[in-house]
Amino acid sequence: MFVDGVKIYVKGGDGGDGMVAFRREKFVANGGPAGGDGGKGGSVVFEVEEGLRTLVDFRYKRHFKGNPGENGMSKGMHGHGAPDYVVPVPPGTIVKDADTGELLADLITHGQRAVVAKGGRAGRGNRRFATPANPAPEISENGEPGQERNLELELKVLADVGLVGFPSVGKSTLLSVVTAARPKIADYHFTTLTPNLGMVDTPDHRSFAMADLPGLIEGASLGVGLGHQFLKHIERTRVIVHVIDMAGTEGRDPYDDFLKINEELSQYNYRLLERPQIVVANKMDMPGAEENLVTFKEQIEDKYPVFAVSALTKTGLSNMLLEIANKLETTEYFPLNEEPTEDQIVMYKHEAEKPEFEISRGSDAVWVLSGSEIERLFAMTNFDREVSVTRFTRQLRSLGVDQALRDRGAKDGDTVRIIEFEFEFMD
Ligand SMILES: Nc1nc2c(ncn2[C@@H]2O[C@H](COP(=O)(O)OP(=O)(O)OP(=O)(O)O)[C@@H](O)[C@H]2O)c(=O)[nH]1
Ligand SMILES: [Mg+2]
Repeated sequence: MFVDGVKIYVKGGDGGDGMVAFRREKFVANGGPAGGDGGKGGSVVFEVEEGLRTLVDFRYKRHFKGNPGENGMSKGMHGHGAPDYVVPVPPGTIVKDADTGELLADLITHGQRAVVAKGGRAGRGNRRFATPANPAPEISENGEPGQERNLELELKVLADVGLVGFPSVGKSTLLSVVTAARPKIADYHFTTLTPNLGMVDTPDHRSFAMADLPGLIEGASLGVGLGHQFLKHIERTRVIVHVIDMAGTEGRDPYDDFLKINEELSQYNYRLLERPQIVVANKMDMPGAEENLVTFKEQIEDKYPVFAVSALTKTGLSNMLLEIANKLETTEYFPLNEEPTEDQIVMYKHEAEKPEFEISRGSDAVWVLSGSEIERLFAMTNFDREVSVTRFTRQLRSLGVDQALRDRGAKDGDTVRIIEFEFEFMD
């Protein structure tokens, strides 16, 4: 299958800082706290845009950063939150964390969204820290930094149409005459081992993606032949084109073929039969095909549209393509297994639990604290104000940092470092 891949960097916008401010009123010596909260940072969000077909845009732009939230202001005014940064992606985009390889999202239908880098929370202003015991706090929080990560995007183009049928009925030949794809064609079974994809341009200039699929045989749904692994590709198509060797070149009965393939499709997932199916009677240039077609049409009884073609001599193809294009226009993709989610937001990963902090020893024998939670608290602390620093050390204690340092052998007066901030350990 046509796969395109890129690596990019995304970062959510930082939350805006909260502010420390006090009301100034005539004749009032010290008004109450009036520092507003910051605004939240904008997230980076992917959204499926039906019209897109490639990831080529990502080759030119590889960094996507959400805007920061505005800082809080005096007079209790909050900073504005930044809107999300919405990046359009083509249907079939698979998003992975480039560093861990974890699958984050598999974006398929138009409008589907995934938040790939969360914007930071807003920092709170001093108004929010007022308590009866401390009605005029000089404390505020900085905004939370936005989430950042490296992503790997992969495009598995979803074919609009999948060609199914027994081996050697001419699926690849058909693909090769209606698209620019050049799949391998041969008169032995299972010539096609992985799906090939091509773009069709109809005579009236509509276009869609078509894939030939490896041949199916009886028992495919149970893993016979190339089996199961290829039936999954059919899952992702909207319209099924069922190719039949109407000349019965290998001695099988065309209608029997038709029933057997449909049986395999329904065994794999009965909902596959809900997909529109167009029957293509191929090899009409061969002796016996005309007679077989007459019988076949009686047996199938108008249940499916049947198009008589010859991929070899390229006859009957235009009408077939027009009908496929018509069907596509009236058919939405629906996933077979799960109902589409209401809000259409996909996100597979629930952040792996990371330890809140880690302790190591720097080369200068200083105790070094690191870890996402501790670094987040650090970033949200305004170190210009003594009260904020005190609050930060209290937060460390409640995370269990003091105890952990003691357990590791830290002594009174040892130096402890978090990013560039150093303080003295006091037991
Ligand atoms: N006479 C005739 N032969 C055809 C026609 N279409 C395909 N063939 C021949 O049938 C044989 C099989 O064709 P493929 O296109 O490889 O068949 P396939 O369905 O892709 O087969 P697998 O990939 O093995 O499943 C080749 O020798 C083709 O030349 C046709 O319309 N008429
Ligand atoms: Mg083939």
